[in-house]
Parts: sequence; structure tokens; C-alpha cells
Amino acid sequence: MEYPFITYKPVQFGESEMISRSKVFYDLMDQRRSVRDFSDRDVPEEIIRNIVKTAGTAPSGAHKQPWVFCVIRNKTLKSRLRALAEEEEKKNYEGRMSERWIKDLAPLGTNEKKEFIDIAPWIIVVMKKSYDQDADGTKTNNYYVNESVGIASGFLIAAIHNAGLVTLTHTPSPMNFIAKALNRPDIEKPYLLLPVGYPAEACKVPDLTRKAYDEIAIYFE
Ligand code: IYR
Repeated sequence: MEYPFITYKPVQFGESEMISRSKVFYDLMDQRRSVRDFSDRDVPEEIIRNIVKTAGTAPSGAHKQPWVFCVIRNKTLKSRLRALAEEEEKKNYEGRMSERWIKDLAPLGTNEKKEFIDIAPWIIVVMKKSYDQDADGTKTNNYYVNESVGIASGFLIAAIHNAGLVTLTHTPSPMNFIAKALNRPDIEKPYLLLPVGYPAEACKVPDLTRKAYDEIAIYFE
């Protein structure tokens, strides 16, 4: 069977523009911080839509696009998700997480309280699909699902930051309560929960530094 190919018209720039764009993009991304203090200020749906569309441009194993983004604005549903997340997190902080893990989290100032789920105007739950189903219900395979959905989530976080908004990669664990609360089919498993909005006024973040370039890059020339 022959599958169609089309000519790709790549985005191209001169070298000095490439240098400038790569630096400008890095400077922008370097200002990203995970934020836990949200404002309740509303964010237009159009921005959220563009952000989610950007996430959907991520590469995926065999182009299966094994993701679904649940975009939540409903206040009752947010409160329900918050209550359920806090219930699970309480168990985590009070015993399910190791002492070492709790110690590693101390500089981040996290705890079982997740008020950001109520306060942020939007919650995006990233769902992964380990397999899919045809219209007639036949199971189809997906590949490299964690990698694919991880990459899409990275695109999502970059798009949120690029729009001038903030987020937090929240990983309530175990997360099955989310799929139930959202009434999603069994083939979708919650992967990440991201509150999206503006930071609260006088928002504080932990005083962290990033690893030096030499620590994250090794050259083989
Ligand atoms: N899921 C918990 C704990 C937590 C775990 C890691 I790793 C973090 O970087 C931050 C928090 C919570 O959300 O509080």
C-alpha cells in the first residue's frame, strides 16, 4: 500500500536570526517557574484553546496522538477534584511517601492542601491512552505512550508560559479518582493535572537555581 507524502516547507531563518531567536526563547523559558499561588482572575477561553492546540502538535509514537486534554472551568467540578486530591495527598504526606521524599520536597514548601485547584480559573487534566478503540470498538495499539504524553505536556507547559500564564505540574497520586470524577472511559488514564491562570499578587516561589550547563550537557566532538 502506498501512503501519500507531501513536500515539507520548513520554517527557516538566517543564522544570526537563529542565534537571536534561540537566545530569546531560552530567556523566556528560563523565567518559567512552577507556581502554587494562583489568582482567581479569569483567562479567556481562546488562550486556553491555543495552548491546548499547541500541546496537540507534539510528536507521538506512530503518530497515534495518545492524549486527551480535559479542560475544566466548572467550579463545582473543580471543588470536587480538589477534595479528592487532598484526600489522596493527605495519605501520601502522612505515610505513603518515604521520609527521604518528604525531605526532598521540603524546599518546595508543598503539602496536602491543594487550594489552587479551586482558585485557578482553568484546570487541564492530561489523559493518556495506552491503547485506543476504532469506531467499531476494536482495540488499536499506541506506542511510547509515556514519552509521547510527556512531550505533549512539555509543549503544553511551554505554551502556558509563552502566553504569560503560570501553571504547576501536579501529580496527585493515585490519580484514578480524576478519571472517575470526570466520567471518562477506562481507556483514558490521568497523567498530570495542571492548574492554569495568573499568579496571585505577591506570589512567592522557592529560591531555587538550575543546574549549570556543564552539568546537563556533555559534548562528544
Ligand atoms: N504529589 C504530591 C507530592 C509532590 C511530589 C513531587 I516529586 C513534587 O515535585 C511536588 C509534590 C503533591 O502534589 O503535593
